[in-house]
Amino acid sequence: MSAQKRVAAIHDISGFGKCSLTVALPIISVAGIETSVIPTAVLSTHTGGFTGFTYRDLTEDLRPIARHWKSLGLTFDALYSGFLGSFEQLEIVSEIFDLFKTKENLILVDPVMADNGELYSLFNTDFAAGMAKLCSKADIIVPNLTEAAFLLKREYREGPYDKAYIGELLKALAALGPSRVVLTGVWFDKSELGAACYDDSTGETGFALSKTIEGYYHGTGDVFASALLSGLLNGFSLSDSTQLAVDFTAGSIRRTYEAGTDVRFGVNFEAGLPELIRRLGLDQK
Ligand code: PXL
Repeated sequence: MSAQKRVAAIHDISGFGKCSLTVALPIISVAGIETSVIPTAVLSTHTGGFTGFTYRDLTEDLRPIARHWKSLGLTFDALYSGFLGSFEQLEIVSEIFDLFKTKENLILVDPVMADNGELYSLFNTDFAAGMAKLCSKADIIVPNLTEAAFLLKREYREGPYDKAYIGELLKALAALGPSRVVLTGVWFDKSELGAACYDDSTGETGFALSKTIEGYYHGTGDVFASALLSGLLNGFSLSDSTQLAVDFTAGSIRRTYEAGTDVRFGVNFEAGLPELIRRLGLDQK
């Protein structure tokens, strides 16, 4: 068996509500990849739709954790950041990238900060500018359409979209620095929803769509980005990894819709893990 890949996942841990580390850990682990974590904060729930949640900030721990890892000589095949709670955390994560970046490894930034045309309550436009700076250090970014607008300081546009608009947006996002961009929440007509991907080194754009399911489901961005990274680290192309992540996320949403679960509670991605293992070809190994 070849050497196991290792990821450093830098997100908060929301105890309830299936997002960030409680999603990244199981998905990346099931993909056969060792998942080390740097928790940025501990919350009782995520911030989307719950009130009264607890929030323990771990900003002071981030540098010491990274320095300890460095002193141990640890290396990572990917550094994967998601929800970061403050401007200061953006700076520190940028330093952590510098500490562990190599020629071969991959930095994936999911610029978690907004959806449905609005910034999440904890963030402002300064934070969005800081996130754009962090994205400039990434090899790959995974914004939704709202985050894309804030990263580019543009007006958010409601769908339906067209291929020319999405293509231009992907190129503008790549011009921030990352050579690959995967944009989520893309749709051309109401029946299908998914993602678009762009590789600046080849100029190739791809689209991966799935049947639309009504409703706004929490944590799907984290499910998507974790599945995407799992595909990439298992040697799948950008477009195949994007399709894999769309199918995995859409399946998770469909099961949750059919069960009638409170949309704040996150999606049932767990039941899709055996299929993810099969799609990655890991059941043959
Ligand atoms: O799913 C993104 C996310 C992660 N972590 C926390 C959040 C959110 C989105 O609202 O609140 C704490």
